[in-house]
Amino acid sequence: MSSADKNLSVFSTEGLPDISQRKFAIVVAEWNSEVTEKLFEGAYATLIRYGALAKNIERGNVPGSFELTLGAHWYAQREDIDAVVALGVVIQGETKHNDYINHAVAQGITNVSIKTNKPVIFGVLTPNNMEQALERSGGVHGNKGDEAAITAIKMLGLQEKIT
Ligand code: DLZ
Repeated sequence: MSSADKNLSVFSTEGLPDISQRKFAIVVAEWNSEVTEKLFEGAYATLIRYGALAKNIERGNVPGSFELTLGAHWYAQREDIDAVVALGVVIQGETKHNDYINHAVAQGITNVSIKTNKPVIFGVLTPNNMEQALERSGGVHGNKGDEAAITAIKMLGLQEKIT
């Protein structure tokens, strides 16, 4: 079983929608880029694997996870973008800085999603240390970037069904 398969086993991937005409944006924080690059690779590969076209996947970098909200907002506001995946890694530090960032981004991304009525996926790791981050970005715990991409696809399928 590949690491992508292992990770995706937490989800049912039955009945995913056709995403060949869907447009995605992936917003990537540059802080802890050795990890966020792996999250990006996982998310990108998963979108392609489930039918997205490379020309329909746009990437935008932001400096840190705190800026993911605005980056996601800029993309989600665009009519041509169907879903946004926001990727970052906030490692716990000696101060509460990480808590403020995590709460702000979680709330910010939720607001963007509700306001734009589009899936905006919280693909932010909040590990205690770099080791845990690496385990979740292509290591023993799979790649949370894959999981974020699948979440975006599933939400598009639900949107088609429900709305
Ligand atoms: C300042 C900061 C700190 C301490 N830690 C992280 C982190 O672990 N992960 C991350 O993505 N960004 C961090 N940042 C930067 C903030 O997200 C943000 O870029 C700055 O506070 C400027 O707004």
